[in-house]
Order: sequence, then structure tokens, then C-alpha cells
Amino acid sequence: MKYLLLFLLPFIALCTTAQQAPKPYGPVPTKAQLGWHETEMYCLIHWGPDTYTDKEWGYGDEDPQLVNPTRFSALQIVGAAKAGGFKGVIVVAKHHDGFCLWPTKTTEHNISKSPYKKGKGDILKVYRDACNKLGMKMGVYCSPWDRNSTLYGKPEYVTKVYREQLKELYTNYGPLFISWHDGANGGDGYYGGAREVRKIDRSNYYGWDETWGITRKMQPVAVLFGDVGPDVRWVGNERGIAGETSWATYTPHAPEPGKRPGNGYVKDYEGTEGHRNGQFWMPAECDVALRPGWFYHKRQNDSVKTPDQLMDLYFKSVGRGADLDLGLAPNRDGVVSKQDVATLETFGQRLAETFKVNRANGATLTASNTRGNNKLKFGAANLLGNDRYSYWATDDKVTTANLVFDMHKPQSFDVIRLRENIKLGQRIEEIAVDAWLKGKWNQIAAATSIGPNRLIKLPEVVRAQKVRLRITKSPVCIALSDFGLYQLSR
Ligand code: FUL
Repeated sequence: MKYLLLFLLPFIALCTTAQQAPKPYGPVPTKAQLGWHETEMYCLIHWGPDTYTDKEWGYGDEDPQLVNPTRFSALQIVGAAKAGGFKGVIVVAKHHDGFCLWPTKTTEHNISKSPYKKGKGDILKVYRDACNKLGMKMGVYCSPWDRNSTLYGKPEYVTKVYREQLKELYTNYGPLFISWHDGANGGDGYYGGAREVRKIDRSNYYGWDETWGITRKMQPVAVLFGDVGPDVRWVGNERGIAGETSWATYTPHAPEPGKRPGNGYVKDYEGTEGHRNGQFWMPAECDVALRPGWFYHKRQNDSVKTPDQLMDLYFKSVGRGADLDLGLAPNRDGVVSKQDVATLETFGQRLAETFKVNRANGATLTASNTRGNNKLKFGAANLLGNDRYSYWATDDKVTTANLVFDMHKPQSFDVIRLRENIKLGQRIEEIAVDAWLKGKWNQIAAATSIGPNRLIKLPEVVRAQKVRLRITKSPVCIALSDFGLYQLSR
């Protein structure tokens, strides 16, 4: 037996080499980034003094007594996000006006000075409890720009106020899936009564390397969002739309040659498409508000986005490999208004309905090439299915391939979903899809930059028994983890 094994060993080794996983291509996501990709959709919740003053950017001199919700309910707010199919919320813990929604030690300008729970309230804690209860992820946005702080503009603001605030948030309200760092920085404000304009050097003032080091240490599973990343980049617009071609890789460039890019100091517009072969894995986040403004304004009660608009945004963000960050604006009572809840619910239902049944499930697959001659099967445990990281691959030298799905009977669909196993990087550059109609292959779709998720919405419903995926351009061998055919719920 021992000898037989010795004799067989070289053959076993050969087989394993032939089936070795493809080498990763370019930068690959970290564990935190993988978790962020899987999250796909979350909400950004703006509520604070601006809700009561009807402003978008508070000056910093707002009286905390204004913040007086009659029935604040994080459960209702986070529940509305969950009904919309969102998997997490980012709480704006402090906006540019400097008012902290938690009882911080760093400034008097905080919730304890408001009538809410007679000064004993902690909005962040209430969100934490609601997220735990509803199984939702939580993140924080603590604005670096602080129009209330006397110290803003001086180094002490960063070392004694801003970083301490982050530490408090990271210590008391984790685990956090994201730390959101906004790019609006410096300008006029109250600044402890000075009422003046304060400008800062956006590249250097916040000492980002050190500041982000705090996040890395205290919340290792959180991704850092900023215009310049470092984990998730801004898409470059607040309309919630990623480029038709959108790469998860990116190299941030400063607008001025020779300058080191700092947060809020990059060519924002390059974030829309990212860069093929960019230096970092730095996918885009698409932020957009459900209403025209980020904060609640009564006059906007009739301009809440419709479920149709949200579906469209979903295809243009999540469908292009980005995450969707939808702004919710709870009202003065401290809840999300009924119009907003209604639109979220319908959107959530339609989304769930659309992706409930993959019409390609159970299809027989034929591939022009399969790595190591592996058997190709459909289903979660096999090469293609709902698992984002189990995948079908081609041999090392094979960079184009055809994959035919025979569904055994005609199926109707108008949405195509493709995903790569991004643990091996973003590989596929171009694909086309054909349907077998009237005795021949007809091209029904084409797309670029597949990556973590690519949705193609067809102009009309196609009914076909056989569908062919053609992977037409990739610099290296292919590693596809998902192919799905769905029908939009209308
Ligand atoms: C921006 C801010 O200036 C807006 O007020 C809002 O918070 C948005 C999400 O980010 O940079």
C-alpha cells in the first residue's frame, strides 16, 4: 500500500497543479472590503439641528434646545431601511454644524444639552440597539469639518477633538462596518463665536494616515470611505450613479500636479469610472438622498423618489459593481415620514421579487474550456450559483470563452447578472450575451467591467431556452462566480 502511494504521488501532484486556482490579477479586496461588497446597500441617516432649522449645512451656532423630537424611534428608522432591502445604516453622528448626537466629552455642543430625554439621551446608543435587534450593520459619519468648534483650523482640533470623537464612537458603538469621512472642508462658521472664514490645507490638516490608523486599530472590520478612499472611493456625484464602465480599482490623483492627494483633494470625476489597472482595490460608493436634500424639509414631502427611480438607481449603482448609500431624512418627530416608508417598502418588495428566482438555475452548461477539465455544474455548491466565491475558471492561457446555458424549456427574463470571484481580482473586461431565437444566436446584451456585480437590464423581456455567454476580453484567464437570468417585478 505504502509503495503504491509512493508510485501514485507524482500523478496526484500533477492533477492538483492542473487544478490550481488561477493567480490573482492586480489588487484584490481586503476582508473588510469583501464584507462591504456583500452589503451592497445601506442608508445614510441625516438628523440633527438642521432638521429643526430647515437647513442643509448648519452654521454651528444652533441652540441645542431645538433638537426636541416627540417620538424619536431608531427602530422605526432602521426598520424602514430594512424594509427597503438595505443591510445597514450609517448614522451621521456629527454633521458640519458640530452638534454631536452622543454625550461626548469633547464638546458641550451635544445631545445632553437638548431636551431629548431631559439631557440623558444618547441617539447613537439607540441606533446601536435598533441595529442589533433588526440584524442590521451600523456605521458612523463624523464630519471632520466642525463649524462650532473654537479650535477648528488649529492642530488641537484634530488631536484633541476630532480624533477623540472618533475614538469615542469606535469604543462605544461598534462593531462598525464603515467609517464615513466626508470631503466638505473649511469655510465660514461660528467657531465658538469668532464667526469667520477658516481655511485648512485639505491634504495635510487632518493627518489622515494617523487618523485612519485609529480606525484600523479600533474597528478592523470597518472600511474607510472618503473621496480618496482608502478602502471605498466616492463615485464623484451625489446622483447615485456609477459609470457604465466602472472599475473597482483606482489610483487617486490630486488636481494639482505634484500634490499628494488628501481626503477631499482628488479629481472627483475620475471616481465615476475608476481606473482599469488602478493601483488599489478601491470600489465606488454611490451616495444619493431619497429626497432632494440630505436633511428633512417639509416642502420636499412631495419629492420623495419613487420605487421606479430607486430601481433605476439600483441598476446604475449596485448593478455597476458599486454600493448604494441612500440618504434617509427622519423628520422633526424623529421618525421617517410615511411617504418615505411607503416608497422604501415597495422598492424592497420589488427587488426581492425580481431576484427570487434565477431562471438559469438547473440549466445544463457547456463551456468552450474549463480549467483542468473540471466538471461544470450549476448550483450553489458547484461552479456557478449564488455563492460569490465559488467559481468556474478557464485554463491559464485561455482568456476568452463561450458558456452555453440550456434551460431545457423556454424561460422569460429581462435582467442578466454576472459576477466574478473578486478574491482573484477584477479580470473580465468585456462580455456579450446571445439568446437562441428562431433557430440562431442573436446578441441581446453586451457589457464591460464585470467585477463584483454586473446587472444588465434588457429593453424587453426575452423568452428563450438557450442562452450563450461570450467572454470576449480579459487579460488573464477567467474566474466567473455567477450567471443569473431574472425577470423584473413591475
Ligand atoms: C456632503 C455633505 O456636505 C452633505 O451635507 C451631506 O452630508 C453629504 C452626504 O456629504 O459632503
